[in-house]
Amino acid sequence: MSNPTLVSSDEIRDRFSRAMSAMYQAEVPQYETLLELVEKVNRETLERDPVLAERLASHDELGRLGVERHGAIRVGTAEELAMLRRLFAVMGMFPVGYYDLSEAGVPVHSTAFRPIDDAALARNPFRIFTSLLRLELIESPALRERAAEILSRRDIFTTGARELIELAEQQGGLSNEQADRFVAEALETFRWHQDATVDMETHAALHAEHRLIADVVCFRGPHINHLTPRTLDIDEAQRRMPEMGMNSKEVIEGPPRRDCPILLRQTSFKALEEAIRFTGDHQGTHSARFGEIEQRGVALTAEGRALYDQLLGESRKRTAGLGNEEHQRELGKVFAGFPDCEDELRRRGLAFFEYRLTQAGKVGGTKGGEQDLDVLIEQGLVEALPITYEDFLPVSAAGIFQSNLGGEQSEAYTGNANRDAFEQALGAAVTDELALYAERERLSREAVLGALVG
Ligand code: OOG
Ligand code: NI
Repeated sequence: MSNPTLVSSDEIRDRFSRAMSAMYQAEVPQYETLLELVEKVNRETLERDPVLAERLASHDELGRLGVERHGAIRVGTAEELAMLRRLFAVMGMFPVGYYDLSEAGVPVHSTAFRPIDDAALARNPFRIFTSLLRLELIESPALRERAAEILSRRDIFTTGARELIELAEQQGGLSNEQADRFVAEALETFRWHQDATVDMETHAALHAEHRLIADVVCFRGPHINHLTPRTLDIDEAQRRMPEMGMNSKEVIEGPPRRDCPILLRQTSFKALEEAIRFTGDHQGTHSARFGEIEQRGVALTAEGRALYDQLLGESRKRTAGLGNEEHQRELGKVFAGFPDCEDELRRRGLAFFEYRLTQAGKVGGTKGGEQDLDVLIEQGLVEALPITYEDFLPVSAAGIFQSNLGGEQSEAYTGNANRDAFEQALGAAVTDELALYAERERLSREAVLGALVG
Protein backbone atom coordinates (compact mmCIF):
# COMPACT_ATOMS: atom_id res chain seq x y z
CA MET A 1 0.00 0.00 0.00
CA SER A 2 1.56 3.25 -1.14
CA ASN A 3 -0.22 5.54 1.28
CA PRO A 4 0.82 4.53 4.81
CA THR A 5 -2.18 6.17 6.44
CA LEU A 6 -4.61 3.78 4.68
CA VAL A 7 -5.53 0.35 6.02
CA SER A 8 -5.61 -2.55 3.58
CA SER A 9 -8.81 -3.76 1.95
CA ASP A 10 -8.10 -7.16 3.58
CA GLU A 11 -8.21 -5.49 6.97
CA ILE A 12 -11.53 -3.81 6.16
CA ARG A 13 -13.02 -7.11 4.96
CA ASP A 14 -11.84 -8.85 8.11
CA ARG A 15 -13.43 -6.20 10.33
CA PHE A 16 -16.62 -6.28 8.29
CA SER A 17 -16.97 -10.07 8.37
CA ARG A 18 -16.55 -10.07 12.15
CA ALA A 19 -19.09 -7.28 12.55
CA MET A 20 -21.51 -9.11 10.26
CA SER A 21 -21.12 -12.32 12.25
CA ALA A 22 -21.70 -10.49 15.54
CA MET A 23 -24.83 -8.84 14.14
CA TYR A 24 -26.22 -12.14 12.85
CA GLN A 25 -25.50 -13.89 16.16
CA ALA A 26 -27.53 -11.21 17.89
CA GLU A 27 -30.33 -11.42 15.31
CA VAL A 28 -30.45 -15.24 15.02
CA PRO A 29 -29.29 -16.86 18.27
CA GLN A 30 -29.25 -20.33 16.65
CA TYR A 31 -26.42 -19.10 14.48
CA GLU A 32 -24.32 -18.62 17.61
CA THR A 33 -25.06 -22.22 18.57
CA LEU A 34 -24.09 -23.32 15.08
CA LEU A 35 -20.75 -21.52 15.38
CA GLU A 36 -20.07 -23.26 18.69
CA LEU A 37 -20.88 -26.63 17.16
CA VAL A 38 -18.63 -26.09 14.16
CA GLU A 39 -15.80 -24.81 16.32
CA LYS A 40 -16.01 -27.92 18.51
CA VAL A 41 -16.22 -30.35 15.60
CA ASN A 42 -13.26 -28.64 13.91
CA ARG A 43 -11.16 -28.79 17.07
CA GLU A 44 -11.92 -32.47 17.57
CA THR A 45 -11.25 -33.27 13.92
CA LEU A 46 -7.85 -31.60 14.02
CA GLU A 47 -6.94 -33.42 17.25
CA ARG A 48 -7.94 -36.73 15.73
CA ASP A 49 -6.20 -36.11 12.42
CA PRO A 50 -2.76 -34.49 12.80
CA VAL A 51 -2.00 -35.11 9.12
CA LEU A 52 -4.95 -32.94 8.14
CA ALA A 53 -3.88 -30.28 10.65
CA GLU A 54 -0.39 -30.27 9.21
CA ARG A 55 -1.69 -30.00 5.64
CA LEU A 56 -4.03 -27.15 6.43
CA ALA A 57 -1.20 -25.35 8.18
CA SER A 58 1.20 -25.80 5.30
CA HIS A 59 -1.44 -24.60 2.87
CA ASP A 60 -2.18 -21.40 4.83
CA GLU A 61 -5.65 -22.63 5.69
CA LEU A 62 -5.48 -23.17 9.42
CA GLY A 63 -5.37 -19.48 10.24
CA ARG A 64 -8.42 -18.65 8.17
CA LEU A 65 -10.53 -21.56 9.40
CA GLY A 66 -11.96 -19.78 12.44
CA VAL A 67 -12.97 -16.67 10.48
CA GLU A 68 -14.17 -18.44 7.37
CA ARG A 69 -17.76 -17.98 6.35
CA HIS A 70 -20.00 -16.95 3.50
CA GLY A 71 -23.28 -15.11 3.50
CA ALA A 72 -26.07 -14.50 1.03
CA ILE A 73 -28.26 -11.55 0.07
CA ARG A 74 -30.82 -10.80 -2.63
CA VAL A 75 -31.34 -7.41 -4.22
CA GLY A 76 -34.08 -5.97 -6.37
CA THR A 77 -32.58 -3.53 -8.87
CA ALA A 78 -29.59 -2.96 -11.11
CA GLU A 79 -28.70 0.21 -9.17
CA GLU A 80 -28.59 -1.73 -5.91
CA LEU A 81 -26.37 -4.39 -7.42
CA ALA A 82 -24.01 -1.87 -9.02
CA MET A 83 -23.62 0.05 -5.76
CA LEU A 84 -22.98 -3.19 -3.89
CA ARG A 85 -20.17 -3.92 -6.35
CA ARG A 86 -18.53 -0.64 -5.32
CA LEU A 87 -19.17 -1.30 -1.62
CA PHE A 88 -17.60 -4.76 -1.75
CA ALA A 89 -14.63 -3.47 -3.77
CA VAL A 90 -13.68 -1.31 -0.77
CA MET A 91 -13.21 -4.61 1.10
CA GLY A 92 -11.29 -6.34 -1.69
CA MET A 93 -14.28 -8.44 -2.78
CA PHE A 94 -14.94 -8.80 -6.51
CA PRO A 95 -17.67 -10.51 -8.54
CA VAL A 96 -16.62 -14.05 -9.45
CA GLY A 97 -18.81 -16.46 -11.41
CA TYR A 98 -22.29 -16.25 -12.89
CA TYR A 99 -25.02 -18.48 -11.49
CA ASP A 100 -28.38 -18.94 -13.18
CA LEU A 101 -30.80 -19.95 -10.46
CA SER A 102 -33.81 -20.04 -12.72
CA GLU A 103 -32.60 -23.58 -13.35
CA ALA A 104 -33.52 -24.31 -9.75
CA GLY A 105 -36.91 -22.65 -10.17
CA VAL A 106 -35.87 -19.41 -8.50
CA PRO A 107 -36.28 -16.12 -10.42
CA VAL A 108 -32.82 -14.69 -9.70
CA HIS A 109 -29.32 -14.76 -11.12
CA SER A 110 -26.24 -14.28 -9.05
CA THR A 111 -22.55 -13.82 -8.50
CA ALA A 112 -20.24 -14.22 -5.52
CA PHE A 113 -18.31 -11.22 -4.25
CA ARG A 114 -15.08 -12.60 -2.88
CA PRO A 115 -11.36 -11.97 -2.51
CA ILE A 116 -9.28 -13.27 -5.39
CA ASP A 117 -5.57 -13.41 -4.68
CA ASP A 118 -3.87 -16.00 -2.49
CA ALA A 119 -2.81 -13.63 0.28
CA ALA A 120 -6.31 -12.14 0.54
CA LEU A 121 -7.93 -15.58 0.61
CA ALA A 122 -5.52 -16.75 3.30
CA ARG A 123 -6.26 -13.72 5.45
CA ASN A 124 -10.04 -13.96 5.32
CA PRO A 125 -11.96 -15.56 2.42
CA PHE A 126 -15.29 -13.93 3.35
CA ARG A 127 -17.74 -14.21 0.45
CA ILE A 128 -21.22 -12.90 -0.19
CA PHE A 129 -23.42 -14.77 -2.62
CA THR A 130 -25.46 -11.99 -4.20
CA SER A 131 -28.63 -12.53 -6.20
CA LEU A 132 -30.50 -10.08 -8.39
CA LEU A 133 -34.24 -10.50 -8.71
CA ARG A 134 -35.42 -10.94 -12.30
CA LEU A 135 -38.66 -9.02 -12.42
CA GLU A 136 -39.00 -9.89 -16.10
CA LEU A 137 -39.72 -13.47 -15.03
CA ILE A 138 -42.86 -12.40 -13.13
CA GLU A 139 -45.77 -13.31 -15.31
CA SER A 140 -48.41 -10.80 -14.31
CA PRO A 141 -47.61 -7.32 -15.73
CA ALA A 142 -49.54 -5.63 -12.93
CA LEU A 143 -47.56 -7.43 -10.22
CA ARG A 144 -44.30 -6.82 -12.05
CA GLU A 145 -44.99 -3.09 -12.17
CA ARG A 146 -46.10 -2.98 -8.56
CA ALA A 147 -42.86 -4.70 -7.47
CA ALA A 148 -40.72 -2.35 -9.59
CA GLU A 149 -42.52 0.65 -8.19
CA ILE A 150 -42.00 -0.46 -4.56
CA LEU A 151 -38.33 -1.14 -5.21
CA SER A 152 -37.81 2.25 -6.87
CA ARG A 153 -38.80 3.98 -3.64
CA ARG A 154 -36.14 2.48 -1.38
CA ASP A 155 -32.49 3.28 -0.85
CA ILE A 156 -30.69 0.34 0.75
CA PHE A 157 -27.53 2.36 1.52
CA THR A 158 -27.02 4.93 4.24
CA THR A 159 -25.76 8.39 3.27
CA GLY A 160 -22.62 7.67 5.25
CA ALA A 161 -21.97 4.45 3.34
CA ARG A 162 -22.35 6.23 0.01
CA GLU A 163 -19.94 8.98 1.10
CA LEU A 164 -17.33 6.57 2.39
CA ILE A 165 -17.47 4.43 -0.77
CA GLU A 166 -16.77 7.54 -2.83
CA LEU A 167 -14.01 8.59 -0.49
CA ALA A 168 -12.40 5.15 -0.72
CA GLU A 169 -12.53 5.32 -4.49
CA GLN A 170 -10.91 8.78 -4.52
CA GLN A 171 -8.21 8.03 -1.94
CA GLY A 172 -7.56 4.47 -3.06
CA GLY A 173 -8.53 3.21 0.40
CA LEU A 174 -9.64 4.30 3.87
CA SER A 175 -7.86 5.36 7.02
CA ASN A 176 -8.23 3.35 10.19
CA GLU A 177 -10.98 5.57 11.54
CA GLN A 178 -12.77 5.82 8.18
CA ALA A 179 -12.64 2.03 7.88
CA ASP A 180 -14.43 1.62 11.20
CA ARG A 181 -17.10 4.08 10.14
CA PHE A 182 -17.43 2.35 6.79
CA VAL A 183 -17.96 -1.03 8.47
CA ALA A 184 -20.66 0.39 10.74
CA GLU A 185 -22.44 2.19 7.88
CA ALA A 186 -22.16 -0.72 5.43
CA LEU A 187 -23.55 -3.13 8.02
CA GLU A 188 -26.84 -1.19 8.05
CA THR A 189 -27.60 -2.40 4.51
CA PHE A 190 -27.68 -6.02 5.70
CA ARG A 191 -29.68 -5.59 8.89
CA TRP A 192 -33.00 -7.33 9.47
CA HIS A 193 -36.09 -5.08 9.70
CA GLN A 194 -39.21 -6.26 11.46
CA ASP A 195 -41.28 -3.69 9.64
CA ALA A 196 -42.24 -4.53 6.10
CA THR A 197 -42.58 -1.62 3.67
CA VAL A 198 -45.83 -2.94 2.21
CA ASP A 199 -49.28 -3.95 3.40
CA MET A 200 -50.30 -7.52 4.05
CA GLU A 201 -52.14 -7.92 0.73
CA THR A 202 -49.13 -6.87 -1.32
CA HIS A 203 -46.91 -9.27 0.60
CA ALA A 204 -49.41 -12.07 0.01
CA ALA A 205 -49.64 -11.35 -3.73
CA LEU A 206 -45.87 -11.28 -4.18
CA HIS A 207 -45.50 -14.32 -1.97
CA ALA A 208 -47.99 -16.23 -4.09
CA GLU A 209 -45.89 -15.49 -7.18
CA HIS A 210 -42.73 -16.70 -5.41
CA ARG A 211 -41.67 -16.58 -1.78
CA LEU A 212 -38.36 -15.13 -2.73
CA ILE A 213 -39.94 -12.21 -4.56
CA ALA A 214 -41.73 -11.21 -1.37
CA ASP A 215 -38.47 -11.53 0.53
CA VAL A 216 -36.68 -9.15 -1.83
CA VAL A 217 -39.41 -6.59 -2.42
CA CYS A 218 -41.19 -6.14 0.92
CA PHE A 219 -38.36 -4.89 3.12
CA ARG A 220 -36.13 -1.86 3.46
CA GLY A 221 -33.02 -3.71 2.49
CA PRO A 222 -31.36 -6.99 1.55
CA HIS A 223 -31.10 -8.54 5.02
CA ILE A 224 -28.38 -11.15 5.28
CA ASN A 225 -30.32 -14.42 4.98
CA HIS A 226 -27.67 -16.82 6.27
CA LEU A 227 -24.05 -17.02 7.31
CA THR A 228 -22.13 -20.24 6.79
CA PRO A 229 -19.06 -21.31 8.75
CA ARG A 230 -16.67 -23.90 7.32
CA THR A 231 -16.52 -27.27 9.01
CA LEU A 232 -13.89 -29.96 8.60
CA ASP A 233 -16.39 -32.78 9.19
CA ILE A 234 -19.87 -32.01 7.94
CA ASP A 235 -21.19 -35.53 8.62
CA GLU A 236 -20.37 -35.19 12.30
CA ALA A 237 -21.74 -31.64 12.46
CA GLN A 238 -24.97 -32.79 10.79
CA ARG A 239 -25.30 -35.66 13.29
CA ARG A 240 -25.00 -33.27 16.21
CA MET A 241 -27.34 -30.55 14.95
CA PRO A 242 -30.54 -32.01 16.45
CA GLU A 243 -28.83 -32.49 19.85
CA MET A 244 -28.15 -28.77 19.82
CA GLY A 245 -31.79 -28.00 19.12
CA MET A 246 -31.47 -27.28 15.42
CA ASN A 247 -34.00 -28.37 12.85
CA SER A 248 -31.54 -29.55 10.22
CA LYS A 249 -32.51 -30.31 6.66
CA GLU A 250 -32.65 -33.99 5.91
CA VAL A 251 -29.67 -34.57 3.63
CA ILE A 252 -26.23 -33.13 3.07
CA GLU A 253 -26.05 -31.60 -0.41
CA GLY A 254 -23.23 -32.02 -2.89
CA PRO A 255 -20.75 -34.87 -3.32
CA PRO A 256 -20.54 -37.77 -0.83
CA ARG A 257 -17.90 -38.12 1.87
CA ARG A 258 -14.58 -39.05 0.27
CA ASP A 259 -10.89 -39.44 1.08
CA CYS A 260 -10.19 -36.46 -1.19
CA PRO A 261 -13.04 -33.99 -0.68
CA ILE A 262 -14.15 -32.23 -3.86
CA LEU A 263 -16.02 -28.95 -4.35
CA LEU A 264 -18.51 -28.25 -1.61
CA ARG A 265 -20.81 -30.16 0.74
CA GLN A 266 -23.53 -28.20 2.52
CA THR A 267 -26.35 -28.59 4.99
CA SER A 268 -28.52 -26.12 6.89
CA PHE A 269 -31.01 -25.56 9.65
CA LYS A 270 -34.32 -24.46 8.33
CA ALA A 271 -35.59 -20.93 8.01
CA LEU A 272 -37.27 -19.42 11.02
CA GLU A 273 -40.82 -18.09 11.03
CA GLU A 274 -40.40 -14.50 12.13
CA ALA A 275 -42.94 -11.98 13.26
CA ILE A 276 -43.17 -8.93 11.06
CA ARG A 277 -45.36 -5.86 11.01
CA PHE A 278 -46.98 -4.75 7.76
CA THR A 279 -48.02 -1.20 7.03
CA GLY A 280 -51.44 -0.49 8.48
CA ASP A 281 -50.17 -2.13 11.70
CA HIS A 282 -51.01 -5.71 10.73
CA GLN A 283 -48.98 -8.49 12.30
CA GLY A 284 -47.78 -11.36 10.15
CA THR A 285 -44.90 -13.75 9.66
CA HIS A 286 -42.18 -14.19 7.11
CA SER A 287 -39.55 -16.90 6.86
CA ALA A 288 -36.26 -15.83 5.43
CA ARG A 289 -33.30 -16.46 7.61
CA PHE A 290 -31.49 -19.70 8.27
CA GLY A 291 -28.08 -21.14 9.11
CA GLU A 292 -25.86 -23.26 6.96
CA ILE A 293 -22.54 -25.10 7.25
CA GLU A 294 -20.21 -26.23 4.54
CA GLN A 295 -17.16 -28.41 3.99
CA ARG A 296 -14.84 -27.41 1.18
CA GLY A 297 -12.69 -29.63 -1.02
CA VAL A 298 -10.54 -29.30 -4.12
CA ALA A 299 -11.58 -27.12 -7.08
CA LEU A 300 -12.42 -29.15 -10.18
CA THR A 301 -11.40 -28.41 -13.76
CA ALA A 302 -14.07 -28.18 -16.46
CA GLU A 303 -13.59 -31.93 -17.09
CA GLY A 304 -13.87 -32.73 -13.40
CA ARG A 305 -16.96 -30.58 -13.06
CA ALA A 306 -18.59 -32.27 -16.05
CA LEU A 307 -17.97 -35.67 -14.45
CA TYR A 308 -19.35 -34.39 -11.14
CA ASP A 309 -22.50 -33.04 -12.80
CA GLN A 310 -22.97 -36.28 -14.71
CA LEU A 311 -22.66 -38.48 -11.60
CA LEU A 312 -24.87 -36.20 -9.54
CA GLY A 313 -27.47 -36.40 -12.30
CA GLU A 314 -27.23 -40.21 -12.29
CA SER A 315 -27.63 -40.32 -8.54
CA ARG A 316 -30.83 -38.23 -8.49
CA LYS A 317 -33.25 -41.10 -9.07
CA ARG A 318 -31.42 -43.46 -6.75
CA THR A 319 -31.35 -41.05 -3.85
CA ALA A 320 -34.83 -39.53 -4.21
CA GLY A 321 -36.68 -39.55 -0.92
CA LEU A 322 -33.93 -41.26 1.08
CA GLY A 323 -32.81 -40.25 4.55
CA ASN A 324 -29.30 -38.91 4.88
CA GLU A 325 -27.54 -42.16 5.71
CA GLU A 326 -28.95 -44.09 2.78
CA HIS A 327 -28.70 -41.05 0.56
CA GLN A 328 -24.98 -40.84 1.29
CA ARG A 329 -24.51 -44.56 0.76
CA GLU A 330 -26.20 -44.50 -2.66
CA LEU A 331 -24.33 -41.35 -3.62
CA GLY A 332 -21.08 -43.02 -2.61
CA LYS A 333 -21.82 -45.93 -4.94
CA VAL A 334 -22.45 -43.64 -7.92
CA PHE A 335 -19.36 -41.58 -7.10
CA ALA A 336 -17.17 -44.68 -7.20
CA GLY A 337 -16.84 -43.46 -10.79
CA PHE A 338 -14.94 -40.36 -9.60
CA PRO A 339 -11.26 -41.02 -8.78
CA ASP A 340 -10.61 -40.56 -5.07
CA CYS A 341 -6.84 -40.26 -5.02
CA GLU A 342 -5.06 -36.94 -5.42
CA ASP A 343 -2.48 -38.27 -7.81
CA GLU A 344 -5.10 -39.62 -10.15
CA LEU A 345 -7.23 -36.48 -9.94
CA ARG A 346 -4.16 -34.50 -10.94
CA ARG A 347 -2.87 -36.80 -13.69
CA ARG A 348 -6.30 -37.04 -15.28
CA GLY A 349 -6.75 -33.27 -15.16
CA LEU A 350 -9.90 -33.46 -13.05
CA ALA A 351 -8.84 -31.07 -10.28
CA PHE A 352 -6.57 -28.04 -9.80
CA PHE A 353 -3.31 -28.27 -7.87
CA GLU A 354 -0.65 -25.88 -6.71
CA TYR A 355 2.94 -27.01 -7.18
CA ARG A 356 5.65 -26.36 -4.62
CA LEU A 357 9.25 -27.34 -4.11
CA THR A 358 9.69 -29.76 -1.25
CA GLN A 359 12.46 -29.21 1.26
CA ALA A 360 14.60 -31.60 -0.80
CA GLY A 361 13.72 -29.66 -3.93
CA LYS A 362 14.81 -26.42 -2.31
CA VAL A 363 18.20 -27.60 -1.11
CA GLY A 364 19.39 -30.36 -3.30
CA GLY A 365 17.58 -31.22 -6.41
CA THR A 366 18.11 -28.23 -8.65
CA LYS A 367 19.76 -28.03 -12.02
CA GLY A 368 18.89 -31.57 -13.03
CA GLY A 369 17.25 -30.19 -16.12
CA GLU A 370 14.20 -32.35 -15.47
CA GLN A 371 11.04 -30.55 -16.63
CA ASP A 372 8.44 -33.28 -16.19
CA LEU A 373 6.41 -32.54 -13.09
CA ASP A 374 5.30 -36.14 -12.67
CA VAL A 375 8.94 -37.23 -12.57
CA LEU A 376 9.87 -34.40 -10.21
CA ILE A 377 7.04 -35.41 -7.90
CA GLU A 378 8.20 -39.05 -7.97
CA GLN A 379 11.72 -37.86 -7.18
CA GLY A 380 10.34 -36.08 -4.12
CA LEU A 381 11.49 -32.66 -5.30
CA VAL A 382 8.06 -31.19 -5.98
CA GLU A 383 4.72 -31.60 -4.23
CA ALA A 384 1.22 -30.90 -5.52
CA LEU A 385 -1.34 -29.45 -3.10
CA PRO A 386 -5.05 -29.40 -3.91
CA ILE A 387 -6.43 -25.89 -4.51
CA THR A 388 -9.49 -25.28 -2.35
CA TYR A 389 -12.78 -24.55 -4.10
CA GLU A 390 -13.71 -20.98 -3.15
CA ASP A 391 -17.01 -20.75 -5.04
CA PHE A 392 -20.57 -22.09 -4.89
CA LEU A 393 -22.85 -24.85 -6.17
CA PRO A 394 -26.28 -23.29 -5.70
CA VAL A 395 -28.02 -25.17 -8.48
CA SER A 396 -26.77 -28.64 -7.67
CA ALA A 397 -27.47 -27.73 -4.04
CA ALA A 398 -30.91 -26.44 -4.94
CA GLY A 399 -32.06 -28.49 -1.97
CA ILE A 400 -30.86 -25.69 0.30
CA PHE A 401 -33.07 -23.26 -1.55
CA GLN A 402 -36.01 -25.59 -1.64
CA SER A 403 -35.87 -26.60 2.01
CA ASN A 404 -35.88 -22.94 2.92
CA LEU A 405 -38.71 -22.08 0.60
CA GLY A 406 -40.90 -24.58 2.37
CA GLY A 407 -40.16 -27.34 -0.11
CA GLU A 408 -42.18 -25.95 -2.97
CA GLN A 409 -40.73 -27.07 -6.27
CA SER A 410 -41.20 -24.58 -9.05
CA GLU A 411 -40.46 -25.27 -12.68
CA ALA A 412 -41.80 -21.93 -13.83
CA TYR A 413 -38.48 -20.29 -14.57
CA THR A 414 -36.50 -23.20 -15.97
CA GLY A 415 -33.36 -22.51 -17.96
CA ASN A 416 -33.18 -18.80 -18.53
CA ALA A 417 -29.55 -17.76 -18.16
CA ASN A 418 -28.82 -14.18 -19.11
CA ARG A 419 -25.28 -13.35 -18.15
CA ASP A 420 -25.15 -10.26 -20.36
CA ALA A 421 -28.11 -8.70 -18.60
CA PHE A 422 -26.57 -9.51 -15.23
CA GLU A 423 -23.24 -7.92 -16.12
CA GLN A 424 -25.03 -4.90 -17.51
CA ALA A 425 -26.84 -4.46 -14.20
CA LEU A 426 -23.64 -5.03 -12.25
CA GLY A 427 -21.77 -2.51 -14.36
CA ALA A 428 -18.84 -4.88 -14.81
CA ALA A 429 -17.93 -8.30 -16.10
CA VAL A 430 -17.79 -11.20 -13.64
CA THR A 431 -14.49 -13.04 -13.41
CA ASP A 432 -14.52 -16.65 -14.57
CA GLU A 433 -13.74 -18.83 -11.55
CA LEU A 434 -12.15 -21.64 -13.56
CA ALA A 435 -9.72 -19.16 -15.11
CA LEU A 436 -8.64 -18.08 -11.61
CA TYR A 437 -7.83 -21.63 -10.50
CA ALA A 438 -6.11 -22.42 -13.81
CA GLU A 439 -3.97 -19.31 -13.52
CA ARG A 440 -2.96 -20.13 -9.97
CA GLU A 441 -1.96 -23.63 -11.05
CA ARG A 442 -0.04 -22.31 -14.06
CA LEU A 443 1.89 -19.70 -12.04
CA SER A 444 2.89 -22.29 -9.44
CA ARG A 445 4.07 -24.69 -12.15
CA GLU A 446 6.18 -21.98 -13.77
CA ALA A 447 7.63 -20.86 -10.46
CA VAL A 448 8.65 -24.41 -9.56
CA LEU A 449 10.18 -25.20 -12.92
CA GLY A 450 11.89 -21.80 -13.02
CA ALA A 451 13.46 -22.39 -9.61
CA LEU A 452 14.70 -25.83 -10.61
CA VAL A 453 16.24 -24.61 -13.84
CA GLY A 454 17.69 -21.41 -12.35
C1 OOG B 1 -28.45 -17.93 -1.83
C2 OOG B 1 -28.19 -19.39 -1.80
C3 OOG B 1 -26.82 -19.74 -2.31
C4 OOG B 1 -25.14 -21.30 -1.24
O1 OOG B 1 -24.47 -21.61 -0.24
O2 OOG B 1 -25.18 -22.01 -2.27
C5 OOG B 1 -25.89 -20.03 -1.21
C6 OOG B 1 -29.75 -17.47 -1.23
O3 OOG B 1 -30.50 -18.25 -0.60
O4 OOG B 1 -30.03 -16.27 -1.38
O5 OOG B 1 -25.72 -19.32 -0.27
NI1 NI C 1 -25.04 -20.47 1.41
